[in-house]
Amino acid sequence: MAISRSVLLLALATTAMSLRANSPPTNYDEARVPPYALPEILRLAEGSSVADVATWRARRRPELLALFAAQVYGRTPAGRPAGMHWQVIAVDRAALGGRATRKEITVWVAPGTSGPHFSLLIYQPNGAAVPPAIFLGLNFYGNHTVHADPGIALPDSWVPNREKAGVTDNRASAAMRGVETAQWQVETVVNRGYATATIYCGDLCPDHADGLAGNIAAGFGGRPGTEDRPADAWGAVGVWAWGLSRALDVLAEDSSLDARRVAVHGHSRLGKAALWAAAQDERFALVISNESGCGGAALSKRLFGETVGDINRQFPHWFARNFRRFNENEAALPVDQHQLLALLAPRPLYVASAEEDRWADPHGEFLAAQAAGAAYGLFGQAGVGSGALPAPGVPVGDALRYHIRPGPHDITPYDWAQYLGFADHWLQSH
Ligand code: GTR
Repeated sequence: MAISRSVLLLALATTAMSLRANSPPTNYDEARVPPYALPEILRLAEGSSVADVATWRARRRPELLALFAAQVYGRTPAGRPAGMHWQVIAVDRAALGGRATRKEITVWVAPGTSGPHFSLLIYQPNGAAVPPAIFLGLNFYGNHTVHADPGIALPDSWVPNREKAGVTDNRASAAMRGVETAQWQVETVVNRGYATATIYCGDLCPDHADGLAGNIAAGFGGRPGTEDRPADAWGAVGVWAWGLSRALDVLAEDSSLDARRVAVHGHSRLGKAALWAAAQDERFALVISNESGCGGAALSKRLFGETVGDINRQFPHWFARNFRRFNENEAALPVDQHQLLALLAPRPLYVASAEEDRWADPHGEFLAAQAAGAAYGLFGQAGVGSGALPAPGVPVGDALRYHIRPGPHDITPYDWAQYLGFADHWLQSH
């Protein structure tokens, strides 16, 4: 029997809710958000203000990156590891009814073919006049879940425990083929002239409390254990972000694709990874955060929905151990997430929320995007403006764009329609 995505999500949510029991009650009342102060984007730690792009690039950007690495996500090993290599293991030039070519590439991050590796799945339109721009993102449950195409290989890594959904082990199952079709819109994206590329996040770091011990870069990323790692060692979000950059290394050497026009995107926890990847790696040309919430686009100091304490208790492996110092102590955080968004300037950035997704704090995501406009302004780019949270279904902004849509936490055809229009504007005509 095929496992429905909703059953799987319910199982994950039930686990999260029982773990949330130790946290203070969640605030969902706008009137009860305590006052908070956001650290400035355009002010150096030593106090002087940043008034030009040169100072931003040379001084403020590195300063903010270092703070996010030390206090939030943990440090990332520099660049591409020596010995990383890859091989195209499968090609189908008649995929999606002949409209696309499907490629699967195995990427080993160390010499040899017996060590850690991930699988990069790519669909690209056939007969494109020029190498296409690319949507690149991580998926939650395996590459075989993004489309029902039976040719997609099943992952050989750990996949989420689905006991509650009737599957009793952590091996990938063909019953999951295509369960994320609606979330990925592979055919729509290809029909619009883009390639779409994805990695299963668990190939990089399994998404469970002990997952760091099995992370793909454990050999050169430092001591990996969730509890015994150095306080500023990376967590799963950092490893996932690193994997996106390694995928970009591979795409950049494929002359049939245009790696100078990559839109990195992610939903929820994988949106956090997309933002952190693009903050560190300026090769990503465009960034999409779909409901990335706490530790993503939402402000941490604004106490609404999920808090720093909630996220660190439920997911001890996602962030640096240092981030736990700010559990119920957000005022002491030297950075906030509007500054993460600012690190993406002047590249086009789309931040999206959903009205019923109060756990992710849609208003906090909007306010972070609004504040990040300060950095975009330095480059002469427009932000989301000075208005209040827009009405559902009414996107605002320009190079820095935002929407909130009706409905729950998910990535929907409406969201994709906005992202494709945004990419058409910024990647196809500039
Ligand atoms: C939740 C978590 C959120 C968000 C979400 C998801 O349980 O609290 O921060 O990342 O999972 O990834 O779907």
